[in-house]
Amino acid sequence: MKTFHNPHHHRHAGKQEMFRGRLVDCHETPARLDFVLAELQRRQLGAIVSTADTDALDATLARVHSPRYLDFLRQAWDDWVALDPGNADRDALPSVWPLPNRHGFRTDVLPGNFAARLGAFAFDSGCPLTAGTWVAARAGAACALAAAHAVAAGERSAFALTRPPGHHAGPDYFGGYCFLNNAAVAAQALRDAGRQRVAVLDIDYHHGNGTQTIFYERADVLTVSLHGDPRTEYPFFLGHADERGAGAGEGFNLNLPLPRGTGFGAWRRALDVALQVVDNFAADALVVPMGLDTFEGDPISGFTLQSDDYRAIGAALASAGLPTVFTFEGGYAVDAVGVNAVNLLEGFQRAS
Ligand code: B3N
Ligand code: ZN
Repeated sequence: MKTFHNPHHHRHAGKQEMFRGRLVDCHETPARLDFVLAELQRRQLGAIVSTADTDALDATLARVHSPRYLDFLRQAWDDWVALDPGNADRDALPSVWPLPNRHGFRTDVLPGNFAARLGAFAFDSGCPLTAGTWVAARAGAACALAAAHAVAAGERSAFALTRPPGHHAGPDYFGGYCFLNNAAVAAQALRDAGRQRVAVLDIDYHHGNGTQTIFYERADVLTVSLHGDPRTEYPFFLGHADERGAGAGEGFNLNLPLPRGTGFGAWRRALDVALQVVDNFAADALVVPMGLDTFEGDPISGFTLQSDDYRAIGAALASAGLPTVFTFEGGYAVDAVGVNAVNLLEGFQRAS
């Protein structure tokens, strides 16, 4: 399996995130990706290609994110420092929000004040925006695009090894450590390359709210997510079982929320349900936002999967028989994330 690796990922390295009223060290660190890369190299899973830009990246990003959100992200760091030169040493975190769709708060008129704009495009305060965020996120989206192009050109599978992750980023918002939605970029690129029906099967611990929202009214991209129940788990405000899509997309979104504490047996049964739905959809390509935060040792999550389980997950995903793009999402047990990721990819490759 070919891996497309983001050479600029380390430029995004947040210092602290807000958690329950205090600032704690960021969980989403450059070391996560470095461990996966080292394990891929050690086990020689396939070629590893550094990818920082790709033809058609801007066109694909524009099909997934709104123009004003992309403008905001591109300019955000300079605007943050312009607000106060002292900000050059501080990450940007939002502290005021417009509560979209509630109580008449408006976002059609964007405030001139950058702190207010930051809140208009963010949905939490756990996602620091740094000097290198745009460069890193953009190169990451390029990896997802290149992985999709490789699969569209006939590769059985490809891996976008990038961070910051992407599946929480919506059409016009960031949060959950995500800025650009890499999985959505890959799915859109597969559609643009002529695949008629693309399925996204999100196996991260957290609901892929951004991907769901981006494709919610479309019938050409099926979104399925297995995740911790939002009644108790982040992102809390989306990811319930009754969200089935809307308009033309009615029936093309499936959420399989699972209780905190779920072990591999129940998780694997939910995966079978998801795979059956993908099969019924008659997808001709698959995108897997691959989170490893379902691992028992994950410091911020609540399932109990073991390292060997990831081989079985890879084999189960291969049984769909579809050209498949993997994007790297969550997974914060840094010592284990490399082994778990490569177990899954190797399990997929051996069963393919
Ligand atoms: O859930 C958390 C969180 C939980 C525990 C923490 N500890 C023990 C200090 C800290 C934070 N924060 C909310 C943001 C979670 C973002 C999840 C990103 C992800 O992996 N998405 O797939
Ligand atoms: Zn996650």
